Amino acid sequence: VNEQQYLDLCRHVLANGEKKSDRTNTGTYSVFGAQMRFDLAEGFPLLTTKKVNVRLIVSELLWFIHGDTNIRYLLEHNNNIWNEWAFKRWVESENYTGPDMTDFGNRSLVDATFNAEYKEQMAIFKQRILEDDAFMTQYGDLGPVYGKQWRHWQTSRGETIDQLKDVIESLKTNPDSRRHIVTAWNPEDIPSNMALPPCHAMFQFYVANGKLSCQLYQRSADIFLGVPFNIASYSLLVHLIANEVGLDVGEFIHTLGDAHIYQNHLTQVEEQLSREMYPLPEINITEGKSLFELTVDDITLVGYDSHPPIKAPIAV
Ligand code: DHF
Ligand code: TMP
Repeated sequence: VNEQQYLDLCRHVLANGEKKSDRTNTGTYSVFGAQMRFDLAEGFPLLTTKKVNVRLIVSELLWFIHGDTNIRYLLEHNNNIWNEWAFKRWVESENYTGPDMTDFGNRSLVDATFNAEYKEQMAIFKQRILEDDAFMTQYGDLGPVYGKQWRHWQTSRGETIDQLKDVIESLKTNPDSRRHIVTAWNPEDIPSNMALPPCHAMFQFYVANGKLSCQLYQRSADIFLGVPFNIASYSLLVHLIANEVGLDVGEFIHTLGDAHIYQNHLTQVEEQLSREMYPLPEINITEGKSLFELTVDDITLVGYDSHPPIKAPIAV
């Protein structure tokens, strides 16, 4: 069963992970190299052992597909998953004059007074992103992240490459090609001040027996918070691209580099591992629309039974 592989990965990392420090000073248990394979004919691999909000996954993926890198679109869809990384660039800028927000991710976890101040600043920030166009342009943008690299890769000759359109074209005209690749990892842009260097770095499509498969290389994987989103997001992408090029869905193969469980997610992972899986839901996509015309309402989940959500702090 598809979800079992995720639960097995959690058990594997708990049993075999190296205790390792990390950029965020949270601490992790980590293994290097892991792979899961999801047969999309078995159902849509949204975890059922905790409730995952599929609306967040849908709006984030459409945001990538539209080539957008500004969090305003996400906020307009009540999606707050990228706020911390935009906020970080704002409070580190010379134009920010509010209370000191240095290391806000860690301090908000241990200092209730600071946490209240942080929440207040974050609320002000979100409001300005939504209402102030100049501010939104400058501080809502995460830099040259996924949407930019997928749709508007900048070449040294001053041209742009639309990798997503190109891969759709090559899937249609040359399905047997071994070059159906989209990369978000642009070495030239890594040292720039992008909010976070791409975690899901490169993916490749594959066609056989009328079915479309996709393999992702994810360099860094937060197993409890990020990975459930990444699995569902790329599985949805396979459905969307398969619709676009007229193929059935095959497999999503998820290859991980540094696969880690943060030390402050251990009790949450244990709780999740104690739960029984439900059958997987199905995903429904409005027919007859091109990939680039789809809106969040065109994608609906059918038959999602899940255990309750499990909250955990995100390492910033
Ligand atoms: N940093 C870290 N440390 N881990 C990540 O997974 C991560 N993911 C990013 C950006 N930076 C990251 C983008 N994707 C959540 C999920 C995915 C995601 C960012 C955040 C998240 O917080 N999920 C929570 C609650 C979501 C909500 O309801 O707003 C969850 O319980 O799934
Ligand atoms: P890093 O840049 O130091 O590797 O930190 C990025 C963290 O975010 C790491 O814990 C992996 C996690 N992450 C995911 O797991 N999935 C994602 O889609 C994103 C953007 C980040």
